[in-house]
Amino acid sequence: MATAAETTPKTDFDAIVVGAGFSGMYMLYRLRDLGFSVRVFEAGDGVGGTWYWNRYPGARCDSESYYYCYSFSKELLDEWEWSERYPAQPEVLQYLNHVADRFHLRPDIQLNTRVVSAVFDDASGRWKVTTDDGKRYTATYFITAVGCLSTANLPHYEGLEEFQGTWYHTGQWRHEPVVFTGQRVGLIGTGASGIQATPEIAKQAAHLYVFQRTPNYATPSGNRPMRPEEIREIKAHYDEIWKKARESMGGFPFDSIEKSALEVSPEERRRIYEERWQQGSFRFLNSFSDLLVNKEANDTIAQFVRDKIHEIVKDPKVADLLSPTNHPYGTKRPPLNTGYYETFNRENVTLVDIRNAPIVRITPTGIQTTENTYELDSIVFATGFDAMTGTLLKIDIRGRNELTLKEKWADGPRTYLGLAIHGFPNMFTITGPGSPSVLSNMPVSIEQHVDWIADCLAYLRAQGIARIEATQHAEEIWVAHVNQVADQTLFPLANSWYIGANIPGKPRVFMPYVGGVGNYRKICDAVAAKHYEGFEMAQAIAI
Ligand code: NA7
Repeated sequence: MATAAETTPKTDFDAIVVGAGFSGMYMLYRLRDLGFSVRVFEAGDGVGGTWYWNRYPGARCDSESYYYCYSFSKELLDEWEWSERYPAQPEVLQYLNHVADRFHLRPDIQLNTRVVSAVFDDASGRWKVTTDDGKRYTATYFITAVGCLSTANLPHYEGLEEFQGTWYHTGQWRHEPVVFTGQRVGLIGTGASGIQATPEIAKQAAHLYVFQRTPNYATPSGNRPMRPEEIREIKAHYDEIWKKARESMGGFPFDSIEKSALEVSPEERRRIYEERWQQGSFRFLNSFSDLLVNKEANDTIAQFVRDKIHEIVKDPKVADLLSPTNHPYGTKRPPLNTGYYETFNRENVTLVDIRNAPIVRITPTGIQTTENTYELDSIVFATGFDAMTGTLLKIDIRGRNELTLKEKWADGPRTYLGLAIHGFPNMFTITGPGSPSVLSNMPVSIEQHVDWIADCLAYLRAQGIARIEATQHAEEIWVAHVNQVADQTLFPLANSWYIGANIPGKPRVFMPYVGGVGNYRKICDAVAAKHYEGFEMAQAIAI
């Protein structure tokens, strides 16, 4: 007969982790390996995070498959084979499901469960966590692994509820097949998602209207099937690949370039841009060392892209509209594409400028702008996310003395290293604001954060420390450093989601750390080596 302990579901853990994407699953793996009890709560009915939700047509990773994956297991690296240079969404999701099975993660992941609140209880020194089914749990550590782009941004348009067709958001795509054959489709948004979805929807739709507020610099991905010999070569050199990625600026295993765009002749510069344009990938942005810090250098690459757009797009007026001029290249995350600009040469595709003629309302049968009305069967919102803070702020998180995260971040996010927050003891934010996160190759940054947190928790246990909290002073210095580094770059010149500009009313604060993945790792390692400098710790009280 089962004992009471066996039949009563466990509710108290060493750590509660929110999210079962790349970061939550690796956090679980590391902590369980160290002997901690862990429960991961995941809102979706499957693992995969971003790759579970973003199922829109054309959804594909913009980092190359051989480094957009975990590095922690040699066996996993050896046995997994990517089929394409950039994996499509189903393949990344398949990979993450394989990881969940391969490392027996599923028993500790509770699906279909959204964390609604997490409150630090001063008296017990534990986090009290409530889920959307009303159940309560406690944990010594509360770790968020919610991703940086996980709360969809659905702009408020009057009339949407009366729209008689069907509408979709790229970041919350339906799981049943969506077919646009024969339909008039309106797509709003020309970020990475809109740029990937446009060519695919255009192939199906009777007519596609792309509603563009800001043109983007899309460069070719150069996607193709992986070749057996390159797979062998990559697998034989993984140690060097990861070393390079971890020490790099952006977490990508690219050679670092020392040359300024301005120290070569215009012909040589063009040759280099052309070569990298043909190669595809973010190597294009890596053409010269100063593209993100010197506007004059940046102008050269921006002009190169604009020239390419005019070469590809037949109608000069459309090419002009598609050519970005209001932000330097790379200061918004530069989308990679397959056939995006070519799509505007199709008869069944129309680019609609909503910068000069904004959307007024959604009508029952379409979209009305200040200039025109478009009759539509479907609307696709490719309007992005409430990035980096949106998902954290949706959870009612309260630290010491009932301080809410909303109050704490009323003027924008403040963290120490993007990992911890003053006032919120024993809480860690994987790829939180103030860390390289979205400005880097995510798996590399995720592994670094997870390893740092796992090592920290092992240290605390070994030292008998019950409570750890970032000091206000350390947090202030870090926030100032993040801003100072950003101000030395061109990033603040763009109205991007890096700065919260896409969400009306969101405080304008530059959120990612742009000082480089390699430098950042050194800083975090030094903090740990100095017995977690910048943190206050309290010993466990022996009873
Ligand atoms: P992004 O990059 O935030 O793009 C969203 C797009 O939607 C962008 O073109 C926005 O124009 C547009 N947008 C947002 N709100 C509105 C409103 N209210 N009206 C009109 N147009 C709007 O999101 P994605 O999903 O494409 O990509 C996110 C990341 O996912 C990407 O960087 C990769 O890392 C993967 P705006 O530029 O704000 O004028």
